[in-house]
Amino acid sequence: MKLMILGGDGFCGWPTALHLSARGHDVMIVDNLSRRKIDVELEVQSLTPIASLTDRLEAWQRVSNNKIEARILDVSKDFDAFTALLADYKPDAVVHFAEQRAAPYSMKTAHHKRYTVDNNLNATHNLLAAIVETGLDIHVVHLGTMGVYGYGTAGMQIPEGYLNVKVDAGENGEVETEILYPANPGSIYHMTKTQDALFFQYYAKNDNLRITDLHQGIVWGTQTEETKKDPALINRFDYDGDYGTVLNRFLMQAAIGYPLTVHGTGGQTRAFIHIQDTVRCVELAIENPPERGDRVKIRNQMVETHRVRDLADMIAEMTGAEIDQVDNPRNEADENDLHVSNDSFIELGLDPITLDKGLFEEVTEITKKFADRCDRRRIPCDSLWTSVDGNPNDPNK
Ligand code: NAD
Ligand code: USQ
Repeated sequence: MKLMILGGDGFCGWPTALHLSARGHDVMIVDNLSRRKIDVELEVQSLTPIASLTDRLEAWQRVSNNKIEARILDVSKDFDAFTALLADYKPDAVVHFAEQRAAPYSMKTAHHKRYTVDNNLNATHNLLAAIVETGLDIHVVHLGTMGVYGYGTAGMQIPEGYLNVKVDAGENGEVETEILYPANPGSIYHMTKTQDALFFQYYAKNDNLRITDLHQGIVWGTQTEETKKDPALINRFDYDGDYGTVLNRFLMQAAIGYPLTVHGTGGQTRAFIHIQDTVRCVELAIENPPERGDRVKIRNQMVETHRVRDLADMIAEMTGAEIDQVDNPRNEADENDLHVSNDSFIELGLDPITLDKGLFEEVTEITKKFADRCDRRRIPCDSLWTSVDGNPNDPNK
């Protein structure tokens, strides 16, 4: 197939591009390098030394004999150039990773909120409008988030996108129907993903676009089979207070002897998936598209759920690290349960990597190896969810 990867220079996009190229597909990366520029803004670098995009692509051609093409383009702004590129390249599928994905970054200031909304909503909408403009039948595979559901489910299992409900219809009695699971975002970033979902519903209904929305949990790990093949192919590893995600942060903190930063009681339960499974799931989603006229296909892309304090305990036991319960900078429930259905990928043959299988390798091969690249000043999370003094979790606010 011919595949276009929007955001193909990022943490999930780069290993996905390599994986799909290794499977024999023609791959083109489209990226505006905004993630690298945000590192400059935040005065931080990936824990792993990442090569320039040009060096990455040359290294991939050297080790695989496959050429990945790349275009530097802002999907949220350069609509005409992007539409022309789509019309010229004629991909069978576009995988859309090209959004600002850090919740803390999206909450920093009004500027960061507006940037996240402008960038993410326009990138998604430009992609959909451009496909309609070209008249091509292109399958869109979007990377969404488990966070669209919210995390408090009162004991029920989160279904894959749609919820069966019974409604009291007065004299017509009880009516059963299926609705899009009610959106409950916990940050401006997560809110953009809930709004993406409405764009998808509309374009699937009005223009018969074929769309898969992958509701992904927190990705952990660094390397995949392909990124291990050459030092210039290494994937990025974010550890800072804005972009570092919880499990990778804890692994890095343990490696440098920094007490694990558990927010509040650590009772937050979240869904997790290893980066190797991310790339496999995207491949499975591409191979199993919806038909034209189908509703948006929503798949939950996660493997297991864990409570933050249990992760901290697990890593502390494995490494001897200390645990520090810090004030929670976020406005989120201190404690929640989370049960998630991931039947759709399991049925397609995903054989998932679980924490118990992968953690040790991650600690020794990545976090310890690159520990001296860490700037400890960048570890604390200083983006607050509310600007009001006092406890940001006060339920009265
Ligand atoms: P990332 O920031 O590492 O990568 C995103 C890439 O998109 C970057 O290379 C960036 O330069 C590019 N980009 C952003 N806006 C663009 C634009 N307007 N035009 C062109 N390129 C643009 O993020 P990631 O961790 O790889 O996440 C990718 C996607 O997966 C995101 O949409 C995110 O919401 C989703 N996701 C990520 C995780 C995770 O834990 N990392 C979990 C669930 C879902
Ligand atoms: N947390 C800590 N200590 C830390 C960092 C985080 O306790 O040092 C807590 C947070 O308060 C939160 C949980 O860990 O309760 C998860 O935080 P995170 O930063 O690992 O993940 P999150 O902000 O939810 O965002 C990440 C990705 C985002 C993706 C989302 C999937 O950055 O792109 O959409 O995971 S999900 O969480 O399933 O919605």
